[in-house]
Amino acid sequence: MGASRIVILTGAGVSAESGLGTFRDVGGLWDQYDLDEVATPEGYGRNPALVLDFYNARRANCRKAAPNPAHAAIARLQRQHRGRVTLVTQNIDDLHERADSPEVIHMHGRLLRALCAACGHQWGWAGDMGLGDHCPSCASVGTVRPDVVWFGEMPYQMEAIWARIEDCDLFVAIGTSGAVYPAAGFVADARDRGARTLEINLEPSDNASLFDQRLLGPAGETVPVWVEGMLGGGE
Ligand code: BV8
Repeated sequence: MGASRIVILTGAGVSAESGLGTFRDVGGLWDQYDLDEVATPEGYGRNPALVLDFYNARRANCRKAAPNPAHAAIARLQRQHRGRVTLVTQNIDDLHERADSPEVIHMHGRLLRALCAACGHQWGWAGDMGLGDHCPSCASVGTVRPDVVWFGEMPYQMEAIWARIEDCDLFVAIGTSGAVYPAAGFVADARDRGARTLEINLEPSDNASLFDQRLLGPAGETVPVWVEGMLGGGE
């Protein structure tokens, strides 16, 4: 019996072959930067210039990057699978969109958007962000931050995500270490509802024991093979 309500959760590993660094692999972002200094509201409060520079560097890398075959295959599954495919990403890059995914839930926000810390206004932002930038809605200066979810902040669209997970019959995690909550808890939520669970990763994640099946290898190779099977009558 094939899957008809699929939830896919992606992490930094799906963008690794596009040249965007992961967080916890050797040499990853959390080896280069102190997470508490660049990915928390407290760090932003202590040194906003450092935080803006951190995201300016990632935004520049994102602009230079291109989607890889894993992003393309996920978009193909979303467009061609006869059932419902929900894509939730922890990533803040726009590579799923640029691979033509029709719907992407960015639970940790988006690098190419800005948020006003004073009034909550959100708008598109493609270039560098500085301390002198102002909010187009409330005109505040010095309150413009990347529209990303830092540690200790509420992820976006959690109710919608949980509703899809409660209803899914297949949960697939692609390129995520299973180290960050609430995303790392989704597989247990899905299992509790009777869904099958599949992990596609370079190596087993922290919560690997919760997955019924595993496909190991680079996402750019493994995801297209999996999608072909899903669309070729395998599911
Ligand atoms: C929350 C956005 C309450 C910005 C990120 C104390 C105080 C407050 C909270 C906590 C606390 N202690 C614990 C918590 C909870 C905390 C948490 O989980 N901390 C961890 C460190 C223990 N979580 C939070 O604070 C969250 N908010 O809890 O609010 C709440 C709870 C429930 C409901 C409502 C409210 C907010 C977390 C979001 C933080 N923001 N980033 C930015 O990107 O800069 S997290 C950051 O880690 C990224 O978003 C990233 O996506 C995420 C997870 O990392 P991964 O994507 O998995 O990447 P990683 O490098 O770890 O792994 C890469 C994987 O890919 C590996 O498995 C590797 O093998 C694989 N791979 C590599 N290459 C390839 C590959 N796979 C395939 N192919 C390849 N080529």
